[in-house]
Amino acid sequence: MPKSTVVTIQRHIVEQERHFPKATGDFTGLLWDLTIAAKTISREVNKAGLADILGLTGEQNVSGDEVKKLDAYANERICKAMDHGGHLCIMASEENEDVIPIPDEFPRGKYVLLFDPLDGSSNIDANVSVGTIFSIHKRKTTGKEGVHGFTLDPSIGEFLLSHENIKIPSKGKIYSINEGNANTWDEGTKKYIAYLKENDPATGRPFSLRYIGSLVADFHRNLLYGGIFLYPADYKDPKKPKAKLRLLYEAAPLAFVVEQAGGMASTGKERIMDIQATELHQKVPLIIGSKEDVLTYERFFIHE
Ligand code: FDP
Repeated sequence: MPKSTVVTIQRHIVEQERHFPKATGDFTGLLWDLTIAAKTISREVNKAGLADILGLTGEQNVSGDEVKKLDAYANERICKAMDHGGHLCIMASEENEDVIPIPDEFPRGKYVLLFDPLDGSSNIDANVSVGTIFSIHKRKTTGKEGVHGFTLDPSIGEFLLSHENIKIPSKGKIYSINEGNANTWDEGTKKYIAYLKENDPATGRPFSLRYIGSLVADFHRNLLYGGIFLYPADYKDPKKPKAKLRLLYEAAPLAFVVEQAGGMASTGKERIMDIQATELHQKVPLIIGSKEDVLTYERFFIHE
């Protein structure tokens, strides 16, 4: 692609569709509906800091509409954008206890959409990056096509191709973990983090700590620069380790992305993408990022 060419997300999707001669346009339609939802959510999130000034706090906004928490708003936008297109047979969201059926009046399709409508939402008031994580499933998944980054250009309201064919560096210099939880980590994680802090320039140590506390933001930075994000299980009760992040709409979608970019995602013991979900809101430890760094972590963890 010549450097000067502007590639909107619509153009990119249509061009990708041409690689699949049997494509019906169904998947393309689904992605288009999702981009509309993403733009609407982006508009609302970007107004968040102005809430007090514009009188948008409280139960009602200036137009008398009910003001919703942004994660509930994002959830509703995605449901409404996706329920009628005829592409989906069911949805599930972090915000809903049960699966979300397609209303009877709308046609059903062959895809399943799983999403976390606004990950990192506890950071919104501090203007930290937040984002929607989603995955689309079909009974049989076929070809894989790499990772392409699009950035919303607010002046024209379009997502433009900004990062073509992203490859995560095979080894990073950054680690991202909530160190406040150090006392709850398993011994392997404790030793691994201590190892990263040792001074050994030959192996690129010490690493630098960068932890925003918003998975999408930490993941995005590490994807571009290389590094490792860790949310290990809490071992306060060693017989019942407790994970925090959700498999279906946090860990697995990002695991798919990182693998497509040449990285790895693991619980420490197994590949995230190999886990068969047994519950809708199942939680898993997530160690994700540059391949060599995740492999090193696994060696520490498995030696437990
Ligand atoms: P949040 O609760 O703000 O939605 O998935 C939840 C999440 O944020 C991730 O985005 C983030 O990486 C993690 O939790 C932060 O958790 P800690 O505050 O426990 O570090």
